[in-house]
Order: sequence, then structure tokens, then C-alpha cells
Amino acid sequence: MSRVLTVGAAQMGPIQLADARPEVVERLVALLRSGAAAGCDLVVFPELALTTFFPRWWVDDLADADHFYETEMPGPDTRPLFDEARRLGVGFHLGYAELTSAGHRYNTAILVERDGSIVGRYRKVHLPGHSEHEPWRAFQHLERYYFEAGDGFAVHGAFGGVVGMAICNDRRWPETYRVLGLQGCELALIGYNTPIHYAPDPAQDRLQGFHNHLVLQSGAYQNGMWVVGVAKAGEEEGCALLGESAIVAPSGEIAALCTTDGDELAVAEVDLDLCAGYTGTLFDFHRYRRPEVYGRITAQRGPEVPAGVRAALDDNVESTAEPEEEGS
Ligand code: ING
Repeated sequence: MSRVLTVGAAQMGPIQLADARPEVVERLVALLRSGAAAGCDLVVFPELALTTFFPRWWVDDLADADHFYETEMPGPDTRPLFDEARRLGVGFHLGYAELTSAGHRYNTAILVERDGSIVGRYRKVHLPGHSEHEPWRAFQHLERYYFEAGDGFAVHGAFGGVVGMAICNDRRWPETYRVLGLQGCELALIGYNTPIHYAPDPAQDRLQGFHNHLVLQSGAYQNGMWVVGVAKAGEEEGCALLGESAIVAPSGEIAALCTTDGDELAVAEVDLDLCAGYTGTLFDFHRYRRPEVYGRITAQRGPEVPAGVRAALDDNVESTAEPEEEGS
């Protein structure tokens, strides 16, 4: 019996600074209801889906940003979403800023099953941007100031399959999909808030859409998994965010695509059994990633550049323009 899930990529339009959580949750509930009407088992919301992308601003005292974080999940503002999900029998994925009782701050996502129970939580590993105020930028990208990195990628038995999560910048790193794939992940859920303008290299601005689908599609294909990438999109406090949310099959094909920059649901029939067509053949990790071969390959520490070439490279190094983005 094939394991077919109906999945909705629930893209959100911008959330402005003045948009209070109850208004935002109403938008999430409306998208959830649209998903239920479309027969969805699972609705996937974006990264930081409860607030504006606040790492675009600097605050001198982190406590002044506390109101952007959730200290309980569900809390009073988000409980209506959980209640409606349980009433409708639809599960969801939700990204939000987490402040723990111990004072730790994470860029977090949760997986909620159709009975309203939280069955998985992930804290973002690849934190892009910088940790100090950089006035030269049109807007900041201070995720390294506002969040600590999570401790890794995990999978969860849910919705009749093996489900994993990642967040935004994670999707640009092949390790994300491979670490999930080695754990048997069949469906990776990835919310994102991606500014079109990339201050350290504006030449990339025009390529944001291409790069987004490039990494989602290659991650899906090279690891034989479904990948759902869901945006918070549109003009948010003067900052243009990429849309183009997509549901990508293990073949790498785009099975559903959002075509606006607003609140929009794109739905696909996700047949989890299609994964085996890739993980049991082309990308059979156990058959091809043999330790006796991979041990040697993965032990390499960077490219072995012949001494003469290295000397020539060192002679030609020139200082570059703006300071490199820290750890990006
Ligand atoms: N945002 C961006 C992302 O990785 C970024 C950061 C923007 C990187 C543009 C490169 C180019 O999609 C988050 N939130 O990670």
C-alpha cells in the first residue's frame, strides 16, 4: 500500500513589525483551513512565521528583542492554531524564535502531528550573517547575534514516514540533506526568510530564485527525499523577501510551486515510496559510500595544492572590498 501524503506548502506574505501575533495566527489558521479543504495531511509554514524577520535590526540590549521570542509552545497566542489543527486533523510545521527558560535563544521549528502533539523540534544549525552591528549594510542579518546554533539534524517517525527539518540557510549546505538522508529521511521540511539583496555580494541578488531551487532540487535528488521549501515572502519592512516556495520530489522535479509573494498554499501528493527509487538504486548509501573508500576521501583536509601553485596563489592575493560576512 503506497504511503501518499497530501502536503501543503503554506507560504506567507510579509509580516510587518506592527502585525500583532493574533493577526498573524489568524493568517496561519486561514492557510491551515485552506489546506484541510484541499485534503492536506500536513501544512508547512515558513521560518520565523510568527514575527517579522527581526534580525534585520540591531538592538543594543538583547532583552529589547525578547518580545519577538516564544517562551512556551503552544502559548496563549499560538494555541488557536494547535486547537484548529487538532479539530481539522491536519498536522503542521512551524518556524519561530525560541527563548528557553534557561535564557538560550534559537531559530526553531516544530513538527506537529494531526492530533496536535509536538513530535519533533529542530534548532537551526547554519546561522548566516554576522553578530555585530554593521552600519554599512542597507539592513542587518544578525542571526548570529540573536540565536545560538542548534546541535544537529534529526528525523522523526510521523505521518507514516520519516520526516526531518532544517531552516533556511541550512538548505544551502549539502551536509544538511546528507545527514538527514543517512538517517533515512523521506521528507525534509525547510522554512526560509531570504532577502533578495545579499550585501556581501550583490551580484547574487538576481540569482536568489535560481539558487533557492538549485539547492532544494539537488538536495532532494542527491539524497532521494522529498523537500518542501516554504518562504515568508514579499516586501517586509522595506526588505524584499524571496517567494517561490516549492515542493520537490526525490527526482528533483518541482511538484508544486507558489507563484505569488503573498499568503499562498501550494499542494502536492507526496508519495513517500518514490524515495526508494533513488535510495535503493543510484543513491544507495550503504552500497556506494563504502567506509574503506570514503574513509580515505573524507579524511582529506582541503585540496592538496602543489607547492609551486600555492606560492603563485599567495603572490596574487589582494585584499577584497567589504569585510567578509562572519562565518557565512
Ligand atoms: N536567510 C538567508 C538564506 O540563507 C542569505 C541568508 C540570504 C544567504 C541571501 C545568502 C543569500 O536564505 C536566512 N534566514 O538564512
